Order: sequence, then C-alpha cells, then structure tokens
Amino acid sequence: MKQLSALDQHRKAYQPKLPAALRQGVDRVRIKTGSATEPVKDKEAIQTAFPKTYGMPLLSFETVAENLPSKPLKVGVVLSGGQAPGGHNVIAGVFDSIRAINKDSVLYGFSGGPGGLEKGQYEIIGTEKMDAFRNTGGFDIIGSGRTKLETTEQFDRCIEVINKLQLDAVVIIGGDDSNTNAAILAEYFLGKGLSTSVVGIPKTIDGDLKTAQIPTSFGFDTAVKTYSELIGNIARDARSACKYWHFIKLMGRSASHITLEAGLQTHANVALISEEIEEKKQSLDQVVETVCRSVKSRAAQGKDYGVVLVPEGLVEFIPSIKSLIAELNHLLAEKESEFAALDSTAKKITALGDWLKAENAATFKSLPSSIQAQLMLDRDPHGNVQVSLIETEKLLSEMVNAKLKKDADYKGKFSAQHHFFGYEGRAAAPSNFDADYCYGLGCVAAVLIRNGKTGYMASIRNLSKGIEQWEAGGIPITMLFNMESRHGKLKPVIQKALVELKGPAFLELVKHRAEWEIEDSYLFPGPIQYFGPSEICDAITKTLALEMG
Ligand code: FBP
Repeated sequence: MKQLSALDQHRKAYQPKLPAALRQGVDRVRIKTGSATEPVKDKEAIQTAFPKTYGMPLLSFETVAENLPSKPLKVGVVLSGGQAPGGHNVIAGVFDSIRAINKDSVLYGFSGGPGGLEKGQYEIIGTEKMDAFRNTGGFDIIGSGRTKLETTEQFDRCIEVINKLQLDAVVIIGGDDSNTNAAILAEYFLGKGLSTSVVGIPKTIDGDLKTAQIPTSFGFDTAVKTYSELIGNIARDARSACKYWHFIKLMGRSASHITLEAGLQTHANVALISEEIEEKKQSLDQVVETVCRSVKSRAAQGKDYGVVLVPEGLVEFIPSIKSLIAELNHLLAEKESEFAALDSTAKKITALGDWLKAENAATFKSLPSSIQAQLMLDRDPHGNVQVSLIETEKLLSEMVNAKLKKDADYKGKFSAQHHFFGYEGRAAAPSNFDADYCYGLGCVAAVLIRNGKTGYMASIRNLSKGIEQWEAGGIPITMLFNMESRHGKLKPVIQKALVELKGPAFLELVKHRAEWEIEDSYLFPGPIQYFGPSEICDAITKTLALEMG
C-alpha cells in the first residue's frame, strides 16, 4: 500500500464544493440553450474550416426536480501538455458524474497524453485508483504528453481506438493548442459520421487560456500561490542577509500572467512584464536599464539587495531577439542536416552567425555563448523555442553587472543569485480554489457528454464570487478561434490571452511599482492554506479579483 503524507491523507477526504446548478446531482441537470456564437474575427475562414460546429450556442445549466435517466456512458480522458494542479480533480469530477448518471458507466484513462489516444494505450480507472488521486497535484494518474494530433492519419487512428472501445466521448484536458485540437477532432468526427463527443477543459498554469467565458484556466491559482510563497521567503532572506539581488525566472512561456500576479502578491522590487516590453519596443539594454534603476536607487539607501521577477518568455518579446528567434526557427528547419553535421557547439554558433541576416547576426553575436547555445536547442512539438531552457535570469544579471561596472555614479556592491520557479508549482497539491474549480469542470464535462454536446469547452464563470454564485455551462470552442500563421500557413487557433496592458491587474502594478522598486514593501504570502479561515483558504488570485471585480 502506497504511503501517504499527513496532508495527502487529509486532502483525500476533502469534498470539493460545487456550483449551485450541480449540487442536486448531475443527473438532475438540464441544459439551457443560449444564443448562437461566432468568433470575434476571421468569421468566414473559421466557418469554412468548421462547417458542422461553427456558430453553436452557449450553454448554461439548470436543476430539475426529477432524475434524468441515461444509458451507461463510456468516456475516455486525456491529459495534455504541462502539469497543472487540479487535473486529477477534473478526472474525479468526470468519474463521479458519469457513475452518478449511470452506475455502469466506465472511465478510460489514455496514458501519456494525446499520443495514448492515438496508440490506444489506456487503462480503466476504477474506484480505488481514483480515490488515491483525489485532491492531489500532478498528472501521474495516467501521465501527460505533448504529442500534437493534427494529421488525418492520426485522427483516423483515434477513430479506430474509439470504435474499438465504443466511446461516447473523449475529454481533452489541455491548454490553447490542445483545445484547438479538440475542436478540430470534434469537427472531423462529425464529418465521418461518428457520434463520439469531444469536450475540452481549460488547463494551464500560464493563465493564457482566458476569455470572458473562461475567467481563468485551472492550475494558475495554485502555481502562482506556490511561487509567491517562495518569492516571499526569498525576499525575507534578501532583507535579512542584505547582500544578494535575486533574479527569479517564472514559468509562463507566452504570457506574463504568473509574473504579474506574483508581483502583486509579493511586491518584488521589479516585475518585468513581457507584453509591456514588446509594446514599448524596448531593447535588451533598456530592459537591463529598468533593473539597474532599482539597483542604483536602493544602493543609494545602502540596500544592496532586492528581488527581480522575470517571465520565462521575456526574450521572445524583445523585438530584436524575437526577430532573431524567428529567423533561427526557419534556419534550423531549412538547414537541419547541414546543422546536425557540425560536431561542436562552437562550430554551430559560427555557422549560424554566418547564415543569419546582418541585423539578426549582430543580435546573436551580442549574446553570451551560453544563451546562443540555448537558442539553438530543439523546438517543442508545436515549433516553439523551449523558453524554460533559456537562462534569461542569468543573462539579465550578467548584463546588469556589466552596466553597473561602467557606471561611475554607482557605489554599491552587486552580487546575484538565480532561481527558476516552474516545476516547483506545476504539480503542487491544488488549492481549495483549484480543487473545487477542477472537480466542477469535470462534472460540467459529464453533463455536456450526457447531452451529446461536442466541440465544447467546459466552463465555470463568475469565479470571483462565492461558489454559490459560480455559473456552469459550455462554450463552443470555435467562438474562441482566430486565424494565425503557423509554419507559414494560416490556421484556426485559440488566441492566447496575453497580459492586458489596460487591464486592472497590470494597472495595479503600474500604480505601485515606483514605490516597490525603491522600498522594502515586500509581502510574505506564506504557504497555501487548506484548512482555516475562509479569507485565507479560499482567497482567489489578485488577478481574478481585479479583473472580475
Ligand atoms: P502548458 O502550456 O502545456 O500548460 O505548459 C506550460 C508550461 O508549464 C510553461 O510554463 C513551460 O514553458 C512549459 O510548460 C514547460 O514544459 P516542459 O517541461 O514540457 O518543457
């Protein structure tokens, strides 16, 4: 028998709270059909790509007095992409709900991500296994993966597996790319006359899968609270030892939501926001100057310490580096074999320096060799640079150090420590918020499936209010699409939600940052609390509170 920590034992017994519409039991929920939807832009192209699922209505739920009978359901579940706290509770929500709808329902877990569906690698999730994973972090119940399902050959292999198991539905728990694929699969299945539903669940710690109907993706709450605890501890250490500047890179490859929220939670001296840097078209040197300003003004007060938060995607938002990465992506694909034949990193760096256009070559040559090497590493399956592998925190501190050395007015001592917080929070035990939200999303998915809905994402809105006011429903994924260029071709994709520079969360940072840059205004949020006063245990993120009012 697996040993459990004391916390795991307590959390196992936690009963997630549900939105009002689901409290009488999922077998008492009726779907209310709302108005037809359409995407904000590129309507024609999206309608052409999704003739069967375009324009579907918004769905909301209402409770009815009598039980609504259903046949046993066979449902497959897939965890896709990076871990996010609460994934196990989504599965628990689906598991409990389909069995409440009909006790003979069966849940299949596809292992290792979308590739498990394609290859037919699955296990039947039973009560004992499910119970062992309730309210726990990680995706280890069945594992996750980043295989992208995009070719018709892959779709057809999925259909073979689905037909063999006679699945009524597949639930895809993933981020923007995975939910895009869920909508493509739903459309493809309908085109092939297959009645199996595909339902998506909004997951990612990065917080960049967000719309009016999806106030936040699950996992963001727990991950950012975990990082904020650690940042608070570091700020306290910095203030005690008075000798280090801590450069902390935070996950969030495309958007800076995590850095923004952690900045608001801890009042770190500097919280760099990539979206702002891009909008202001700042150079790397200007970003370095932002940090130097804080270091110098604090040194003038005798404070040779501080905390700088760096979003992991930062380099891709600095226009000159963005242009360099775009050309590198192209070159690495075009000259793949020639590049692979070069037998040392030094030779590769020299070759790229020669192949790049003059402006990009100059940017490339200005970077330390460690960063040059990191920019050449393999791309992820979606063709993205793996920004988690680029040591931006070190790049910045080295450049800050070099700049300060040349500054005759600077009389302080600069010594840096580096940290990367990503994996520390990605599989943390879910906060009460994520435990409740995720379990609810799983229940919502089951209701959508029972009603034969496909191409929908499970949604719970009104999250800044108490759970009694949470609103469950379904949103057609096609309404979230726009057309974007991917590998040189225009494709329908869910638009990533970046930090809104006119939004209340960013404006809150702007309001205070001049003070935080100079003063020791640190807050020490401490660990996530699972038991105790509600204002601590059930607190939502500042981002959600500011955005939802
Ligand atoms: P998802 O977008 O799949 O949710 O993953 C987000 C993330 O945690 C990023 O913040 C990070 O850049 C990335 O995963 C790292 O993933 P991996 O460990 O697979 O390289």
